[in-house]
Amino acid sequence: MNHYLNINDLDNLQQTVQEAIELKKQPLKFEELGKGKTICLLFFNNSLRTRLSTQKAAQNLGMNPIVMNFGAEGWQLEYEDGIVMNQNKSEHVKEAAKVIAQYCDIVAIRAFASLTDKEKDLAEVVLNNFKKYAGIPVVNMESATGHPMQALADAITMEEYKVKHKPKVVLSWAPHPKALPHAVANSFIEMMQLQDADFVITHPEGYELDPNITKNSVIEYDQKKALENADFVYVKNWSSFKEYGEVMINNPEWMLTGDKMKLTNNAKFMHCLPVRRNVIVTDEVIDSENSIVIEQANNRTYSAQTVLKKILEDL
Ligand code: AN0
Ligand code: CP
Repeated sequence: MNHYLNINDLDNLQQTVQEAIELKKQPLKFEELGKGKTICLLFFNNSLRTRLSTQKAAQNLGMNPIVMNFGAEGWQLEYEDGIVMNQNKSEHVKEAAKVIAQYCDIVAIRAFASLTDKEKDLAEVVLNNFKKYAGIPVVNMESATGHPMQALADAITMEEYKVKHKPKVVLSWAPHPKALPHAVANSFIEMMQLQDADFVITHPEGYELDPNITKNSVIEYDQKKALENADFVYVKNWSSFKEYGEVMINNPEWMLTGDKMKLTNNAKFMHCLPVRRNVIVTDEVIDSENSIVIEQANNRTYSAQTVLKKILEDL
C-alpha cells in the first residue's frame, strides 16, 4: 500500500481485520520490518489515542517515530499557489512537505476540518498538498473528511465482539455543545458499507451527512426505532453538513441512555473517544459491561500497526 488516506485504500477490509487480529496476538513479530525507518507524526490538532497508539504501533514495527505538534509549534503554512506571502503565513507547504520528507520515510498527519470553508475541507487541502509535495507515503490520522485509522480499529473491535454473522449496527448522532467534524462518522459509514451488516444511521432532520458518503445507507430519523434490536450502537456527534459547521440542536433528547439501550439486543456501546459523559452518553451506559470503548482505543494500536506494516512492505 502506498498511502492510507481513506478506508478504501485497503485492498480488502475483512482480510485486513484478520491480519490485525493476528498482529494483536504477536505485536512484536515484525519488529525488524521497520528498522532504520522513520515516521513523522504531524499534529495540527489535539490528540490522545492517535498520538500514543500510532507511536506505539511504529515502535512495535521497529520504526523510529518523531512527533511534532505542528499546529502549536510549526510555522503557519500557506497552501495556495502563486500567493504573495506578506500576511501571517510563514512557510509554503511546497517547502515544508519536501523538507519533512528529508527526515522521514512515512508522514502521518492530523488536520481537522475547518468547519468554516466547506469547499476547502472537501478538497482535503492539507492532506492532498502533503501527498503532492512530500513524495513519500502519507497516512491520515483524521483529516477534514475522514478518520480511517479509527474506522479500521472499529472494524477490528466489531469483529472481536460480534456474536452473529450479520449484526445490526446503528450509528447514532448525539448532542454536543461544540461544532465537531464529520470525519469519524464519514469513515465509520464508509467502513460499514464494506461489511455484511444491517446498518442504520439515525440523526435529527437537518443533520444529514454528505450524500456522497452516505450513498444508499439507511437513514431513520426516529432514534428509538433505529435502536430496536441493535447489536452495536456507535454514538457520535457531528455538526451540520448542510448548514456547514452549525450546531442547530443541543438538547439532551438524543443522548444515549440506559432506557434506550433496553430497546436493543443487549447491544455493545461504541464511541471513538474522547466523549463527554452525560452529554453524549450517560455514565450508566459507558460504565456498563456492554461498553467496549476501551477495547476500541486499544485496537487503535493494531489498526495503525497493520496499516504501517502494509506501507513498509511496499516502500
Ligand atoms: C474530534 C472529532 O469529533 O472529530 C476527534 C475525535 C477522534 N473530537 C473532538 O474534537 C472532541
Ligand atoms: N479517537 C481518537 O482519534 O482519539 P484522539 O483524538 O484522542 O486521538
